[in-house]
Amino acid sequence: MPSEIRHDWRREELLALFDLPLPELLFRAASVHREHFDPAEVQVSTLLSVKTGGCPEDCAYCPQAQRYHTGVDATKLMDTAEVLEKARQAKAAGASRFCMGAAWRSPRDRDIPKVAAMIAGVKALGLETCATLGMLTPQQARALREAGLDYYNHNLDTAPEFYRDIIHTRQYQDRLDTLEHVREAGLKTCCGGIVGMGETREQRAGLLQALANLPAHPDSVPINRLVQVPGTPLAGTAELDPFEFVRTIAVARIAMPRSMVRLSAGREAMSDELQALCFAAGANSIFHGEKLLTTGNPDVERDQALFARLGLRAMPLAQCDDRHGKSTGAGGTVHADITGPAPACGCAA
Ligand code: SAM
Ligand code: DTB
Ligand code: SF4
Repeated sequence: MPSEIRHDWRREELLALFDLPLPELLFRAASVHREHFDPAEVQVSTLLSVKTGGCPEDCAYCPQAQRYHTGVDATKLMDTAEVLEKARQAKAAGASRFCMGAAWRSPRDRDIPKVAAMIAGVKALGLETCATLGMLTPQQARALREAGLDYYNHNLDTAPEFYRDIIHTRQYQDRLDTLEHVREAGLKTCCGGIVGMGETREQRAGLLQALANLPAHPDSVPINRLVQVPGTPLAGTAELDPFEFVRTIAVARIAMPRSMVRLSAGREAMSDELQALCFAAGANSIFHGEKLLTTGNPDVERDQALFARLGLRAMPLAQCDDRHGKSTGAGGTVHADITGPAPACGCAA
């Protein structure tokens, strides 16, 4: 029987999944994965910090919060031309989506036209666009959509009851409100969280419960494994058991069957074997490129070798099919493949 798309997950049900013997949990997650996706395909996004550091918020994990001494210097918003050059490079290296991040609590209205120009430019390169800029008003969300934004990333970060241990300058409800504005503007949502912050298994289940019980499952669910940055309050937190991370991926896949579950921050410190287990557990998206926002990510050669070893390939850029109003069949048009240079698209040129 096909898995249902549910928005009424109870904490105990998710905990019961976490408690399964690992082989059984992997089997269930892999079965759900195959109902909706080709398990050999992995969606590839590249991140760029278009405005780094100096953030007024107090997120205890974040190297970009001004109040912590992490050695991250604050910069101004990048020039559009520079952003577009990075986007071209990302596309050539095999990315199908380009995500622009800014260390803001929320953008000022006067920042929106500048970000809109970046979005329009990236879209014109034939890439999917994503932005993560902090809290948005309904008007800002609409303006970004009109500029050509496809996805907006805004994370719940953790379970509601653990949230107050991590962030004090913004409420959980503020995050839910921004997500509502994003959905109402017709944007796709990218929403996930961080594990390994000292939360309990019940709280990990609580994060997944909050995500799965949103009015619509996020299109993309980034699961970040805390990158411990010296100077942040969470530096020195006990490391999460790698198998617990795999379990979290598997439960996310089961609870949100049609979402892209993304292996996000923390991949640099993961072995190839751990990543392989995560893909087997239903992860089907990664950040590609040597840098996340301010911290490291596996280098391009390492990811190419990993994809080749595991027989994985970059997911086709479905967007081009949409634009041309035609379907290229199950395989789609492969515009990007991190095991080789991306063929020229030309679709949006
Ligand atoms: N300032 C905006 C905001 O907070 O919404 C956008 C950028 S913020 C850096 C995006 C996300 O990165 C955070 O919500 C968090 O989940 C993730 N993140 C930040 N620092 C991290 C770290 N050290 N380890 C893992 N994930 C991290
Ligand atoms: C997300 O959930 N993870 C990405 C993206 N969304 C913007 C960011 C990870 C940041 C890791 C720390 C850094 O590089 O500064
Ligand atoms: Fe600022 Fe975002 Fe970092 Fe929080 S996660 S301190 S809002 S950049």
